[in-house]
Amino acid sequence: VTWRFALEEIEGSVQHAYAEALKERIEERSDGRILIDIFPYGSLGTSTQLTELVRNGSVNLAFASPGHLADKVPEAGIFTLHFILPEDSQITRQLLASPELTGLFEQPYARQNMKLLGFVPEGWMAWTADKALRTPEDFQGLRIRTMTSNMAEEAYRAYGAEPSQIPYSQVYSDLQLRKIDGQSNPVFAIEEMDFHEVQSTLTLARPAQFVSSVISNLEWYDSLPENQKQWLDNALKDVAEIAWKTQEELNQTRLEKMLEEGQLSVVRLTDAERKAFREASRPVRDIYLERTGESGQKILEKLLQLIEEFEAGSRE
Ligand code: 6CS
Repeated sequence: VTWRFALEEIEGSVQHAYAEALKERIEERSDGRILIDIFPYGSLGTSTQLTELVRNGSVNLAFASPGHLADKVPEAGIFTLHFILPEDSQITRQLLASPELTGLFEQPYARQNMKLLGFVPEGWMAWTADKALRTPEDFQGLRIRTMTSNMAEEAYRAYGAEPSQIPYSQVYSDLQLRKIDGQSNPVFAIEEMDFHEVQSTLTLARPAQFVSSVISNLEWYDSLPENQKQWLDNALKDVAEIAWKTQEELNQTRLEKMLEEGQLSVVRLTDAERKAFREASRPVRDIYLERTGESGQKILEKLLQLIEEFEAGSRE
């Protein structure tokens, strides 16, 4: 059998490295009884379209980033919030692998006929524009591109920006044509999508980790023969580590590359500057709670509780 795996990112990306690693393991462990066909971004459609392909069973596996998914699975919108995940990305990594947290997303994904197979952190979000973005006031009236859900806009509306939802594939041309003024993505993605060619300044504010999720069709997953499910589950566990290392490496080397090329100015916000954004972003948590009700509240509480425990070192 062949499983189709659709990506929201192009070749050479974090998602691509993840998919390649998963493919290698599953094909090897199944002795070639399962083959994986990888569809990098551009071959099948936008992120929202990929999610539809999973839901209707045309694709078996896909990445579905919460920033695009949050209208369908409001609970996932928690990952569009700023200044909520810990400063220490090692803790984020533990957090996102914790079944206590991920279990709370199972139902919300299942309601949409999707099986959540895992969250994949891809690095800190960075902002690009034709100016430095040092204070929330710098966002006043800024036409910023966000991922394609209403929730994704809220983080920027809180800073006074004018957000608009645009598919990933359209961001470069909209920046070039000056239909938008800025966008936000992890550094590796900014480089590989060439956004640095059409923007002058990169602001490193670490507002949020870019988190994606790996999904499959729920019925497809539930009806997999036991051995196939095992191969898949085990491979998913193994590749989490690889994805983590890949994002660390790509985010670092591509920042260096852009610095060397010298077209882009890079601004790193101080903790005092970040504090103003932290405060401005706080009310967005209430918007998340309004849209998710009790289940979102449980997720938010669990997230904050786990962060506290991990930070206190009372949990490994
Ligand atoms: O900004 C986006 O739309 C996309 N960014 C990344 C890094 N991955 C997938 C997502 O669709």
